[in-house]
Amino acid sequence: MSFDIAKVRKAFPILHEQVYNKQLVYLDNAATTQKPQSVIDVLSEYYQKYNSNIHRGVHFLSSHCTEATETARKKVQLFLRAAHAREIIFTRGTTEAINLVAQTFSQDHLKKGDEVVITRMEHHSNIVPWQMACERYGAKLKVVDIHKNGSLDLESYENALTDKVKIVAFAHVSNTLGTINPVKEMIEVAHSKNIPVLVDGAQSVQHTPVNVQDLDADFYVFSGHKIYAPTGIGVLYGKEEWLEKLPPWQGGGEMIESVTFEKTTYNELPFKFEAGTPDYIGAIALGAAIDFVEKIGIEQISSYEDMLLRYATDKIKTIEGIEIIGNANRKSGVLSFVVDGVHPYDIGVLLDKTGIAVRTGNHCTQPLHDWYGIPGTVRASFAMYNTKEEIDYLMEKLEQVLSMLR
Ligand code: C6P
Repeated sequence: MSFDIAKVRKAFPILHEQVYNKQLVYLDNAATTQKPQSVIDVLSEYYQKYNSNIHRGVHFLSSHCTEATETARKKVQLFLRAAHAREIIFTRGTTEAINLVAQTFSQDHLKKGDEVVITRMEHHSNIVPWQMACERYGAKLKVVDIHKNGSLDLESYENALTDKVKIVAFAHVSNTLGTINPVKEMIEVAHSKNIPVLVDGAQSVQHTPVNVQDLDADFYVFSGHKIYAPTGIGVLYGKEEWLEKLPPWQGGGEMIESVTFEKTTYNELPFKFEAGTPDYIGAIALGAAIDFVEKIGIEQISSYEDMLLRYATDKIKTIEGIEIIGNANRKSGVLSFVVDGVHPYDIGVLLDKTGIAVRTGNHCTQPLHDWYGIPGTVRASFAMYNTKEEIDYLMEKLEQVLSMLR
């Protein structure tokens, strides 16, 4: 089946909107993706016809929502190629999933003198939770270096994995550089030293097929809103043996088996980690988003987006004074750049007036920007619905904007 871009675009109502009387060109997909009508419909249909709290009622609506939520969990399991649906925990997003692991893992596995390894390209969400855990238990946060082109320094990675290291956490794909890390190889190295690995998949699941069993990831996390689902829903995949070992995170309804004032026993997986009323309609809509992606085919999406990234990269290189930040051999979805003598913010503001949405700033990777010695970048990030024509328009407007600013 060929990739039908016109059909894909038709499915996303917002793409046909105008801003400042200009056709919207949405190139801020690493921040959040737009939603197809099928996902929007699920949200409104469920609130109109089925809404009722899950796992609680015996009545029709509650049973219906419970079943739909568990079907969505199954869809996520199959999408990630996980072994069991009970290894899929619904969270609010990537940030919450990493905090869940950092807090519960550190409780029994981190003590004074231990080390946690991350990389220089991490998003704040994969830095701060580990920093907090290290501070709390007297452990040390170690940072793996990168090369100037934005690829990971694998020698520095291997050297960092001493026997003091208790867990490693890194992004599958960098949100700023677009670098695709050699996840499988990195996990293999960590496992050869008996170190578990958390992979931040916030910028990967929407662009590339992921098989958590093949990768042998211990934990893999992502956000629904970056893969065409609503905000407020995300996923923690954890190997069953790890999730069984970790203590519960938040206490409350749903995560318990029985409660007395003297003692509480906890529910089985995945509910042990889902205290309180979850965003079940968000989860059901995430299932619809996965259906949408799978109908088109993640492989097809991946090769179409690769073509877009190559096209945009070749074009931007022809504009004088532009420096691309992130030139790794294997990249996905993201084109970040700086322009000599021009502040990224000014470029973003002027592009906005032409209908183009890009992100400017440090993209929540401040240590990475500090290392490059830059205050921020302009970032165009792509999704399955972007087109070569939109990239042409971006380049045309970028040249105009730069001629005003230089
Ligand atoms: N990056 C960006 O514009 P949340 O906010 O929990 O959905 O995702 C956090 C997160 C974690 N890891 C990576 C690699 C990410 O890219 C993000 C979110 C957005 O790049 C918002 S800062």
